[in-house]
Amino acid sequence: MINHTANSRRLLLVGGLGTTDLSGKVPRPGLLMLRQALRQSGHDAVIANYSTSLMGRLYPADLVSRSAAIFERSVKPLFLDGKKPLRHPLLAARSLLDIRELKVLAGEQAAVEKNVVAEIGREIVDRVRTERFDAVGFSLFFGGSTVASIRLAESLRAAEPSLPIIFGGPQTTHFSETIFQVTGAPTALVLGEGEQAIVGIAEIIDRLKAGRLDDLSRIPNVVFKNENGRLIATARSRLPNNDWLRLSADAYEEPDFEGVMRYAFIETSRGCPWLCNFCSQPLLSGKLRYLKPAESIVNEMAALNQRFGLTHFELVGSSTPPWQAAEIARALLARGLGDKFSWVAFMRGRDQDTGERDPFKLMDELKRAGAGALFFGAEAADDATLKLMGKKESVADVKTMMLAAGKAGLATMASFIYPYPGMPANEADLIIEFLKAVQPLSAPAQALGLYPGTDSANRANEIGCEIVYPDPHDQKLARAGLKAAATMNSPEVLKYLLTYPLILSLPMRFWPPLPWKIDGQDFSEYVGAVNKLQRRIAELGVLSGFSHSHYLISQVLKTSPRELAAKMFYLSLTGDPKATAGIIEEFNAQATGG
Ligand code: B12
Ligand code: SF4
Repeated sequence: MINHTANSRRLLLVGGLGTTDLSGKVPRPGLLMLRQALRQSGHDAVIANYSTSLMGRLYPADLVSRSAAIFERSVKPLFLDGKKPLRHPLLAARSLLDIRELKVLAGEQAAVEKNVVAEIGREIVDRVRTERFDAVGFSLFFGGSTVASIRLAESLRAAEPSLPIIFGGPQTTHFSETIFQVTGAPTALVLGEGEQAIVGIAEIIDRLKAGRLDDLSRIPNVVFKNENGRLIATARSRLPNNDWLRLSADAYEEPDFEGVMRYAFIETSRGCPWLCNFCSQPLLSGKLRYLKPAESIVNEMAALNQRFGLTHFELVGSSTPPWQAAEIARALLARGLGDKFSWVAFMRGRDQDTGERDPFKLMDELKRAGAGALFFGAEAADDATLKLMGKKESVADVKTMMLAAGKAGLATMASFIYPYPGMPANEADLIIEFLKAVQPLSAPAQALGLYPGTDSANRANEIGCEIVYPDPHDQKLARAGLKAAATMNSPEVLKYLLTYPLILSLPMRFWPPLPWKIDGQDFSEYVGAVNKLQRRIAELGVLSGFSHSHYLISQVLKTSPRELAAKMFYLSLTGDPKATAGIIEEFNAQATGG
C-alpha cells in the first residue's frame, strides 16, 4: 500500500531498451521489485518498459519488407530448409548478394535506432516535466540497452541539469568506473540488488537535486562521483531475506502486462555459492545463496493466477537446486495446482545434496507438478574443462539429470561455452557424443564471454584468453612494443565492451569482434568454430538457439519448438513489429484462463 506523505517521491524507471527476442517481451522483474520497494517505503514509481512499445518505430515497414524478402529468398532455403549451396549455385550466388544487403540494412537500422533514441530522449524529458518525476532510473544490460540508456541519460542531463539520474542493472557492477569515464550523465550507479539503494536515494532526493552528492555515501551498493570529483563506492549490502519475500509477494499490477506476454518470471534464489569462473551472478547478487521457500513461490504463482489469470511461469535466479524444485513440485501438488500451471527453470547437474535423491523420481515429480522444460548450463563435455571453469560438477552429473528429465517427458536444453580456453582439441566431438546420449531439445553453443570482474576476466591472459585492443591502430602499437599489452583493465577494452552493440539480428560472424583471442584463435576463427559445431548440432536434429523460455512460449502457442524457432529466426532478422505483436496477442489469448 502506498503511504504518501509530503516527502513522498515519484521515480520513472526505464527498462527494456535494446533488442531482445520473444522471451524478453515480458514485464521486467527487476523494475517491479524496485517499484514495490519504493511503494512500501511511502514513495512511488512508474515503469516505462520499452521492450515492445518501440518496435514499430525501430523497424519501419520499408526495412522490414526488404529483410523479409531476403529471409524468404536466401535465409530460409539455406538455413531452415537445409538446401546445400553446392547443389544450388544460383541460390548460393544470390545469398552472397543478400548477405551484403543485410549488412547495409543493419547499418540503416542502426541509423533509425539512433534517431528513435533521440526522439525517446525528448519524450522522456517532456514526461519528467509534465508528470513531475523526482528522478529517473535506467536498467543497463549487456548490449543495446546500455548504449541507449547512456544516450537517453545524456539528453535528460542536458535538459534537466539537477535531476537525479540513476543507473542500475548488471552492467553497473562490471563497468562502474568505465561508465563515469564515458558519460557524466548519471548522478549515481547502483550495483547489484537495487531495492535498498533506490529507497535510500528517494529519501535524499532534495539534497541530490541541490548537488549534495556526499549524502550518497550513507547508501549501500552505490558508486558516485563526490563533490570533489572522486569516485566513491559504498559498502555492498544484501537485501534481507524477509524483505525480499515481502517485496516479491505482490509486485505486479495489470498495466505491467500492456503489450507484453502474460507470463511471469518468479525469483527462486538470489546469490550463487558455486562461483563458476566465467559467471557474473556471484558478483551481481552475492556468494551466499538465499532461497525462497517453496510455499512463498507457490503463493506468488497462485496470486498471479488469481489477479491476472497467469498460468505460465519461469523460475529465475542463479539456478534452481533440484531439491528446491522438488519442494516447489510438492507444494504445487499438495495444493492441487499440479495440472493448472506450467513452468520452466534453470538447473545444475549437481547441487547440495543432489546425490541423496533419485533423479528419476525427482523428474517425475517435477513433470507431474507442471514443469515443462529444464535448462542446464552444461558448459563442457569433459571433466577437465569443467574443472578449469570452476563448475564443481561433472559431465556425468549433468548427463544423469538430463537423462532423467528426458525420461520423465521434460524438454531439456544443454548450453555449452565453446570454445573455452584449455579445452581438449576434440571437445566438439565430445559435445556431439554427449548430445547423442542425452538427446536434448536444444543445445546453444557460444564462445566464452568475459565480463569484467569475473575470475575468467581477471585471469584472462593466464587462462588462455589473450586480450587485444579493439582498435587495429592500438593493436599495431602494442605489437611494436610502443603501447602496453591490452588487459581487461585497459580503458580502451572496457569502453568498447560497455558500448558493444549486440546485433542479435545477424549471425555472430557479422558482429563487431570481441577483443580477445581464445587459445590463440582470433574472433573470426573461433566464431567459425562455433558455426561448425552448430551445424553438427543441427545435423543431430537438435535446435541451437532455443531456451526453456522459448519452449514455454511454444507450448502456449501450441506450435512445435521447431516452428517457433523458425519464426524467431524470421523475427530476429526482420524485427517485424506486426508479426511480433500478433504472436504476443495469440500468446495472451491462449495463456490466460486457468
Ligand atoms: C530473465 C533473464 C533475462 C530475460 C529478461 C531480462 C531483463 N532485462 O529483465 C531475457 C531473456 C530478456 C534476458 C536477456 C538477456 N540476458 Co539475461 N538474464 C535473466 C536472468 C536469468 C534473470 C533476471 C531477473 O529477472 N532477475 C531478477 C531481478 C529481480 O533482478 P534484476 O533484473 O537483475 O534487477 C535487480 C538489479 O539488477 C537491480 N536493477 C536492475 N535494473 C535497475 C535499475 C535501477 C535504476 C536500479 C537502481 C537498480 C536496477 O535491481 C533489481 C532488483 O534487485 C539473469 C540471471 C539472474 N539470476 O539475474 C540473466 C542475466 C541478467 N542475463 C544476462 C545476459 C548476458 C543477457 C543477454 C545479454 C543475453 C544475450 N546474449 O542476449 C540478454 C540481454 C537483453 C536485454 N536487453 O535485456 C546476464 C547479465 C550480464 C550483463 N552484464 O548484462 C545475466 C546475469 C545471466 C548471467 N549469469 O550471465 N535475460
Ligand atoms: S553458472 Fe550458474 S551455478 Fe555457476 S555461478 Fe553462475 S549461476 Fe551459479
